[in-house]
Amino acid sequence: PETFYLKDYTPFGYVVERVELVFRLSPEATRVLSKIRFAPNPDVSDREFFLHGEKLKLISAQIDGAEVAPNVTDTGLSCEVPDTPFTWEAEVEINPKANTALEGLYMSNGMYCTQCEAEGFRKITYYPDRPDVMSTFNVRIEGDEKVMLSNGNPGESGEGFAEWHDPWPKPAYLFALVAGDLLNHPDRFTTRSGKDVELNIWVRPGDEGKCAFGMEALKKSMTWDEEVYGREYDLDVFNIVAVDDFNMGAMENKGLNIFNSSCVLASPETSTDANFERIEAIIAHEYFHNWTGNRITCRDWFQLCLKEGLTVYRDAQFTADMRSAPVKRIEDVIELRARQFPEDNGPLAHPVRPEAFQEINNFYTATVYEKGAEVIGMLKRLVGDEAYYKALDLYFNRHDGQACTIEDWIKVFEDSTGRDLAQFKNWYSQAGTPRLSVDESFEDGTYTLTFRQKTPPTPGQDHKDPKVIPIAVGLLTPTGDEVLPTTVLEMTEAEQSFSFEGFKTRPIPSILRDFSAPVILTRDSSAKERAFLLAHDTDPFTRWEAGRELAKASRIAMVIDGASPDSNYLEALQSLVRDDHLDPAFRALVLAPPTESEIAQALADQGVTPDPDAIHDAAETFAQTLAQSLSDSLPRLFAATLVDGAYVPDAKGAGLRALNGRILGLLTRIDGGEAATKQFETANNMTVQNSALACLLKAEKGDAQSQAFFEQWQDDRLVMDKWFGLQVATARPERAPAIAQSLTEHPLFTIKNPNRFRAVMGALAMNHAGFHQADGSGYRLLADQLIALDPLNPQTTARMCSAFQTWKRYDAGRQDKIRAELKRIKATEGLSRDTNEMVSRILD
Ligand code: HT7
Ligand code: ZN
Repeated sequence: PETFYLKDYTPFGYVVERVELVFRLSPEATRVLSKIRFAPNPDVSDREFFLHGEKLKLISAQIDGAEVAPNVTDTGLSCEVPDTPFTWEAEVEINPKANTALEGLYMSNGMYCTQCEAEGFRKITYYPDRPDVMSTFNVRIEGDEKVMLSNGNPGESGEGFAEWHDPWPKPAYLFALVAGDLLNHPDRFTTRSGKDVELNIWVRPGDEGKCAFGMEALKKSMTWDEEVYGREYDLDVFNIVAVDDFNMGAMENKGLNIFNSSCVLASPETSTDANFERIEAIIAHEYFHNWTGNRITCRDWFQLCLKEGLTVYRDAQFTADMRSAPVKRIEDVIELRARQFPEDNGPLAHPVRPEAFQEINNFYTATVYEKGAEVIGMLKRLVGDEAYYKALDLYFNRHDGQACTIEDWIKVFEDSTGRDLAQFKNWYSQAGTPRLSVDESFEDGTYTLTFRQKTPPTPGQDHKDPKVIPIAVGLLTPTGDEVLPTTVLEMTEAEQSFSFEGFKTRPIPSILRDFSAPVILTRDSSAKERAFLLAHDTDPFTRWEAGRELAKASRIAMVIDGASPDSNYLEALQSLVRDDHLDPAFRALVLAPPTESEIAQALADQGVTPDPDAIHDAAETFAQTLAQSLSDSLPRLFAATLVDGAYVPDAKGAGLRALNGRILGLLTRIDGGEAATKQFETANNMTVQNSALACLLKAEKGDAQSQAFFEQWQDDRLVMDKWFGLQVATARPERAPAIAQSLTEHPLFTIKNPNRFRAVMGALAMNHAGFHQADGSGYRLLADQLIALDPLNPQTTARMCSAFQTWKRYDAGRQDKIRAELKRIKATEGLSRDTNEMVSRILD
């Protein structure tokens, strides 16, 4: 397969001045008529007229009204064209019903919809399908569907047709079309300059009761972007559509956002607090793309982090403002460590701005998104808040309507702050998570911290230069007073010391406050000091982190030395849990144990081969010991987490329910499931119903409730995804592969729906000891399923291959089994480019 390189970028030889499209909808034979005005690009001397196109049946092609016979291949067409502006017209036929890849124009439960990012437009018609080719689009849709939508503002419509005009030049990846029997949840928004905008969430009949929360989230996002970034909406309508079959979360098509229904539909009875928080964040994310992505887009797909890192950063700021900033930060770090760190430290490691790819869909990764957002956060911390917003204003003013690069982005910061950011760019070009170690000394009242940074080699990148690392620190006295409030140290060397003077006693450092850089910090510190920070640190992140470090150390000692759970840590947890002055959400986070995969990585980092079964046993023993040590107070603690009255999906209620879920998990270990059974029976919202069922299933006492849950919710596909996933997630490791296998045979399982597939297979990959069963049954099942899915949906198959990315951590027996499965996948005849690239990189 061809590899594409960042260094090979050249602009397209033609400018697209205008695009007119006509869609004659038909499930198996949709006709797409395109009329495109091209002009030679004066900046390019060596011009080739090549239009991307895949899986298209070309019916006819004309240039300036005269029939032409282009040279057509599997990837597109080329043609002799005039040296002066000309009009290209083509008619193609496509088959939306046969499109199971969910890219291009496809059908989902009888409705037509599109997904064009990154390179899906070429499956709709012949076009220069690259993000730096921007144009206005006029679209006419002809069909019998009740609702027919496209980007921009509505034009004429009538019996059997609807027209749409998008005045904002856009790349083809932002094109969208939806048509079907849909109902809308309408609302309005007035922008701060007084523009009246019609808002709609379009859903299939039956889902109209699940739109109100999403609509509120949209209006909050619009207000927030005006207030914080000064950005207003720029069309007369903003449409959101919920679609059941979707490869990712949502898509920011101009004026017509398309959402995976799981990321927009919500009701208290069917959605958990986590669902509500995620929906609010994704609605915000897609809306924020209107400026960071649509008005200013990417020159090429190597620049993906330009829009994604920045937009993730913006949605995280939004969630922090709407909910609790410390809780959001801790949640994000947990996610980053669970998804991005394994990527950055394994065979799939790549820079935030990759330099080569075979299939761009494989680079919509945690590194591009989440590490990309961390890089923005570091930049903001280094230049300060005021300079950050000034730079953003310059970015919007200078680059509105353009397709940009990371160089453009950095230059805006250099020009507006006068700083040289050449070294900072290493964050974009060098893969791998820096290891940051620290030594301390105290002499004559001067306290010195000496940091060393080192980034291990990653595939194709042996040498790493030092990065600029903002290290936020604070210092505390042994009695818990803060003697140095949070201060950002700017590390630029491989080794660097920072001194603080004027102390009578040696202070206690709190390092990497607010997780100020995406690094792995190693520091020799005693359990006593960690317990001190857990009790006294003023920074919520480092406070939580101290508990996490204690938990990890205890768990590792249990696995390696067969130690008992650390009594100091148990005591610290007990007093935290009982401390009613502490935010319940924070207590829930402190009570959440490190994941088994995280312990496996920590062991591997110490040169110990992780044994998934031993790690699982240690987790169970720890939870059981904690439950027993708290047994007297658990019923009282549990009662205090019960939220009376109607369910409100806000941060306060969610925090209490998160604590409720944690305590119920412990209580179920000692009361035989009594409280969980009662909670299940009396639940008035999905959050508590779901957590009760999870506790019961984990205790293997939930058969009746699982059946009741199924009967109650079998017609709700999003709740059924939970039911499928929970059974695998809570299964005892030795049963997990068999349970997952039997669920793939359930009448409601379908491999064609990515949500359902991920519910079962994603849950198996997340059940660490279950997936890593020594007999290889977990690996075999996943490989079987991936081989079956690949011909239908390469994108989802390829993404799921990352479950194997940590394979080199494990013992030789497990490695052999995984290698054999990866080779079996790779040897599959007709394997997609997507999956082939992923498997090859993982095997390398
Ligand atoms: N920009 C979008 C990324 C995307 C995508 C979305 C749905 C289906 C396939 C997709 N490929 C790429 C989503 C976002 O980051 O907002
Ligand atoms: Zn995005």
